[in-house]
Amino acid sequence: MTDPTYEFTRAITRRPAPSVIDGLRAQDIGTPDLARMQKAHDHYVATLKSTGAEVIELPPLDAYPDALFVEDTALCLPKGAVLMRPGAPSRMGEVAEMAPALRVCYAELREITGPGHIEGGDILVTGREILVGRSDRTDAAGVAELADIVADWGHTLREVFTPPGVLHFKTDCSLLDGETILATERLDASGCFEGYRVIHTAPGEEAAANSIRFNNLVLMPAGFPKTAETLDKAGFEVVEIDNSECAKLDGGMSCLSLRF
Ligand code: CIR
Repeated sequence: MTDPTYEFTRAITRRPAPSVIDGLRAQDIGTPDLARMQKAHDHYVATLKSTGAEVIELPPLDAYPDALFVEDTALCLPKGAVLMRPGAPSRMGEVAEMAPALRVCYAELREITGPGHIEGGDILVTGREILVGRSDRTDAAGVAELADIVADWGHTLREVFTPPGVLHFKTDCSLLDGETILATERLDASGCFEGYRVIHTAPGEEAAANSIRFNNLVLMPAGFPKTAETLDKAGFEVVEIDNSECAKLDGGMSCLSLRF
């Protein structure tokens, strides 16, 4: 019996394009270096593959600087996938670019038609429910439309809080297994994970919260040694990936793939 929350046979990624230097960012902390980003991306893809999964690597899309952050374009569930409707106008066109790859993989492909907006970075699928945080990118109408779709596949959806100033709900949390969540203290303090086992990121290491469990591994951004040690002691096998360049665009481990 596999656990669909972290046992995957496939992932979809997209290589960064030269236009990535124009990607969206909340704050300017420097221009991303494409060569360094590509090297880290190669490490990320190789790590996913090392678990035995097939990785579908899509080509760069120069027209969409943020297109490497594929997670925001869709939600992948065991019974079907849902195309999202990004709240960032410059990212709306990425969805149509993702659709053909998902059509090959899924018999059932649904879509958020609007008027609401929702991005994959605001959605955490756990062993018992789908948590969605409202944010500047995800609104009530987007959440309501997704709730109707996933109800058809037997999922319940619960709307939760995203800390102010945080881009996406999952900027501050990740799933480690169906019942265990890695989260910042500020997000956990909202009470949204009541009943789950929660492991906190170390103080000052909040940016480690956007990690992913992928089969036997946890992919974590490099440079957060205390959190890495906590996960190691809790029995998780951690692989650290250089996230310096994606971090300049508020991107992290989860954004770089769709996993199913
Ligand atoms: C954006 O602002 O949309 C991109 N620069 C970063 C997207 C990160 N995606 C994610 O956390 N799921």
